[in-house]
Amino acid sequence: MPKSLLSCSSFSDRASVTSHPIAKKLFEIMLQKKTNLALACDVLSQKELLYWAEAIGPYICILKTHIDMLSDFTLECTKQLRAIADRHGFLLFEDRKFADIGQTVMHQYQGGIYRIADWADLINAHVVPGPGIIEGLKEVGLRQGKGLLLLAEMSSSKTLATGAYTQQAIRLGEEHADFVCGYIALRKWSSHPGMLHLTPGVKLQQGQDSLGQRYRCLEEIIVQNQSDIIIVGRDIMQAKDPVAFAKLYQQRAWSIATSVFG
Ligand code: S5P
Repeated sequence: MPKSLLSCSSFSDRASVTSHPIAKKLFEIMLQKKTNLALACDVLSQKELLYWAEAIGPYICILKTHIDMLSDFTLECTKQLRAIADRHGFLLFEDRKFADIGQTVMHQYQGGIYRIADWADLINAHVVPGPGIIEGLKEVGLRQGKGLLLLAEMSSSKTLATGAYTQQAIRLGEEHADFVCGYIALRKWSSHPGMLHLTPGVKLQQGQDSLGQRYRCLEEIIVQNQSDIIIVGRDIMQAKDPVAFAKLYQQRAWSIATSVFG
């Protein structure tokens, strides 16, 4: 094994040194359930969302939502989703990708019809507006013990989030480590133990969709790029037997991660 991989600290070491409440909880869930799999649950109705949460819940550490995709959204659905998450032991990550000034995102996070801060453990944000977006979200989420992920890179082909932009995103996250607990990224960038790296655009076989999504395989993401958590959507949800496939993903990704991180 290359020397750089040997120096990676394990999830349990990282859990014991981080003081971020969501990072700590996430590491504990990962270790207890032996999973670094997040489900991208991109569905259009409440019924489907609750169905997938219940069916795939045992195999995941995070369920990622796009709550504004639901055509029949009600707050009752988020209450039921929260109950399923607590029962199966996974975190809820609303993939809202906030991207505005602090004052605006504060209201978008707390209020509106979705009331994201009431039920989501994790949210994410682009850093294009600068540090004000983190401060605005922090106003709402910090006192509630929530976590923020910064989009440092994207999985789509020809993404503009590269180079100096990515470096600035990593730096901003580390400067706000009381609230930021990781990144959406294609590889590990930060050696801060509490910073998790979550990678979307995952398939067992590499490839692309027709709208620019680029897929990478588990070995590239976890072994070569040392990312912590894989975010998988269609490869599981469109499988012939999604539950069995989720279980396969869980076992494969966890075994690769433990061989890399210890
Ligand atoms: O760079 C990104 C960031 C995100 S959060 N690329 C992504 O694909 N995502 C999200 O991951 C995207 O919004 C979708 O919910 C999921 C990928 O889904 P899949 O079906 O392509 O696996």
